[in-house]
Amino acid sequence: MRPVKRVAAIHDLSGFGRASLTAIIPILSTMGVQVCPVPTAILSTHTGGFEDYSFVDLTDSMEEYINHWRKINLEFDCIYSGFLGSNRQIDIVSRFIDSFSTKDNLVVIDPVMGDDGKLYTTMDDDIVKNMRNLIKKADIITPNFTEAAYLLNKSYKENITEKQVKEWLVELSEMGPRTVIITSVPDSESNKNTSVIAYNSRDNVFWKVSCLYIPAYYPGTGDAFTSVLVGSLLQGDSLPIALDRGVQFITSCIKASYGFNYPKREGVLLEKVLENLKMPVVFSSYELLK
Ligand code: PXL
Repeated sequence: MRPVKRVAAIHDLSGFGRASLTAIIPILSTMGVQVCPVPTAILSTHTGGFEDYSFVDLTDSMEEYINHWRKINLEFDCIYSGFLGSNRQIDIVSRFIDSFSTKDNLVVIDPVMGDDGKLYTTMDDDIVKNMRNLIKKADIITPNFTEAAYLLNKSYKENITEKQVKEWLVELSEMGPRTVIITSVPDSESNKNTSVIAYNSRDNVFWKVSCLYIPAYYPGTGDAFTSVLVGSLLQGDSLPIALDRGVQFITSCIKASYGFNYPKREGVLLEKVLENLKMPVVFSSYELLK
């Protein structure tokens, strides 16, 4: 066994704004996990709320980069992909999974495509179509509510019932992944909450963790949530505990940030709460859904 768990993280590097690799690396490192990035692109900032950002597409160099890893027989405990800029990149990730997945490692795909009912500006219908294929190869997917709707070709509606969310989860798991986690699910009974709802098809169980809805949108919180989830599972936690740790961390990030008056597009003040990730889980609030 390796002394430190190792993740291949296939994401872009956005220099400013605390999204993608600039969130993933500090979170997983703090949790004692080695991050090996496969950079897909370099941007001056993420695309949420900034204009005229610089963008260098690294698709052409990814094959050679990955071939070197194949040649030196690298092995990973987890393959974790997120924001992908083109259909060719989706193809490269698919082949990466074919080469590096084993019966013991974890393939986590965060199908980053949009939020708030809309696709991000760099995404289109072709990307959605190809993402539907890519998730077939995942053990775990972590779409937000908007991305789940796009993957299932359903309309985004804020007054969804828990029963309908469960149907969405089962439908998504039938596309391939054993575990499906939908984040930012609107609460039909209270507009003060949002939930993370998960389904594990192997045990046929649903889990829910509710969190206080704070009306502030910070980019990069999806990357932070999935990173904590990955770190927690690699530390040996159960799925509901990993969900709980993810939600608690994002809540602490937002609470640490919300009282300061600065542009939301700069992301949550991760640096103020990273050390929380070293603390044991003292209380948990997950529910088993019947
Ligand atoms: O947090 C997801 C993400 C990752 N990478 C880039 C993004 C975003 C979301 O806006 O723009 C470049």
